[in-house]
Amino acid sequence: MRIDKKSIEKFNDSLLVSHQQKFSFAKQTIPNAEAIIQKLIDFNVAIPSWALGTGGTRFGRFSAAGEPGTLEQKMEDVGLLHALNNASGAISLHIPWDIPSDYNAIKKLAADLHLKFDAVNSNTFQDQKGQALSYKYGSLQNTNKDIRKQAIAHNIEVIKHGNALGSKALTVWLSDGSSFPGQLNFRKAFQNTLESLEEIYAALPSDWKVFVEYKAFEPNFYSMTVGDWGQSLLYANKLGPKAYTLVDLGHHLPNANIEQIVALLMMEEKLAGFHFNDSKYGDDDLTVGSIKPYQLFLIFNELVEGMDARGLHHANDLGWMIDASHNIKDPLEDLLQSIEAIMIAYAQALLVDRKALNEAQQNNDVVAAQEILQNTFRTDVRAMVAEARIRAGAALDPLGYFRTNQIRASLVKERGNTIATGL
Ligand code: PSV
Ligand code: MN
Repeated sequence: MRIDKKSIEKFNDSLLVSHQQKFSFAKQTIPNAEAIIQKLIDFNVAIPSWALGTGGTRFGRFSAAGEPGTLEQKMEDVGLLHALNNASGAISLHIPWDIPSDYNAIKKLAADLHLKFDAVNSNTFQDQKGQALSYKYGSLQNTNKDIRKQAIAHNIEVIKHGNALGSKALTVWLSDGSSFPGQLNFRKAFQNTLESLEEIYAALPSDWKVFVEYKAFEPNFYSMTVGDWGQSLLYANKLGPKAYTLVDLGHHLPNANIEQIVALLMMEEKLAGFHFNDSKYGDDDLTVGSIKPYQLFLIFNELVEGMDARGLHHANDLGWMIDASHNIKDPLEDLLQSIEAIMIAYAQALLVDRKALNEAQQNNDVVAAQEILQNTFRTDVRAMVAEARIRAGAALDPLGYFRTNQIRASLVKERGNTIATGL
C-alpha cells in the first residue's frame, strides 16, 4: 500500500488554520526558527525491520492482523511511515530474518519508497533451523573454536548482504555472557570475543563501520560479555578506527546517567549512534519518550552540544535508529509516536541557549543552568516539528492521518492475518 501525496495535502488542508496560529506564535518566540526547521526536515531515524510486527514477552505474543509477512512488505510499512512523517527514510535489516532473494529488486523498491539501508544486524543470539552448532553457551566468546568460527562466518555473511544493498555498517549485539558465578572465565571470554571481532573487523569494506552494542543483562543474568559502555569502548578502541560503541537506551542498569555516557563517547569520537526506546525497569522496549521524556531531551542536549563542538552533521554523522517492541499497540502507530518524541526532543535541544548555559556552568550558577534546560524542555515545539513535515510534503499530524484514513484496516484487507517474522 502506498500513500497518495494528494490525500496528505487534503488532510493537511483540514488542519491548516489551527496549525498556522500555533506556528506563527512559535516563530515569534523561538529565535532561529527557520534554521531549526531546516534541521528538522533533514533529520531521519531508521526503523528496524523487526519492529513492524507485534512483539511479545516470554509469556505470550498477541499478534495483530495485517502485519508485514515479507521483507518487501516491511519496506512498504517503513515507506508508509516515511511518507507520513518525512523522518523514517531508512530501514535496518536483521539477518537471517530479512535475507533478500533479489538484491536489485529490493534496491529498486527502496529507491521507489525513498528509503536507504541503515546498519545491518547479525543474529548469534538464536539457533537457526539446520544450524550445525549451538549458541547456547555463547557465540563469539564460546570456548569451542568451531562455534566461534561459525559465528564469525555468519557476521561476514551479514556484511555481504548489507554491502550488496548499500548499507555502511554492521551492528553486533551479543547475548554472550553467563548466568551463574563460575560459569565463565571473564578474561578468556573477553579475549575470545575480541579475537572473533577482529576477524569480523578485517572483513569490513573500507568505507564500513562496526557498531558494538552493549547490554547490562538479558538473556544472561550474571555477566554479559559486552555488558556496558566501558566494555564496548574497550573492544572499539582495541579494534580500531572503524569500530564504535552503540547506545541502546534500554540497555543500562536503572538510573544510569545516559547523557553523560553519550557526552564522553562523543568526546572520544567513539559514539556510533542510538537504538532509541524507553523503559521503566530494564530493556522494556517501550515507545520513545513515553516514560522519561526529560531524559530524552537531556540526551539530545548533550548530542547537539557534542556534535556542534566536533563539527558533525546532525543528520548524517551518527546512526539514529529506533529499537522497540510493541506488545499492545499497533506497531505503526507506536513508531509514529516514537519518531514524534525524537523530533520534539531534538527540536528542543536545538533551542537551548548554549551561550547562557556555558556562562552558568562557568560561574557555577546551578540555578540558572537548571532554569535554562527546564525552560527549554517546557517550550512547546510541536508546531515547529509539524511545519517541517508540511514543508517536506508529509502529514501535519501523521498519527491523525493514519487513524482518519484507517491505514491498518487497509493493510489487513490487503494482507490478511499475516504475522511478521522476527522476535
Ligand atoms: C537486544 O536486546 C537488541 O537491543 C539488539 O539490538 C538486537 O539486535 C535487537 O534488540 C533485536 O533483538
Ligand atoms: Mn538494540
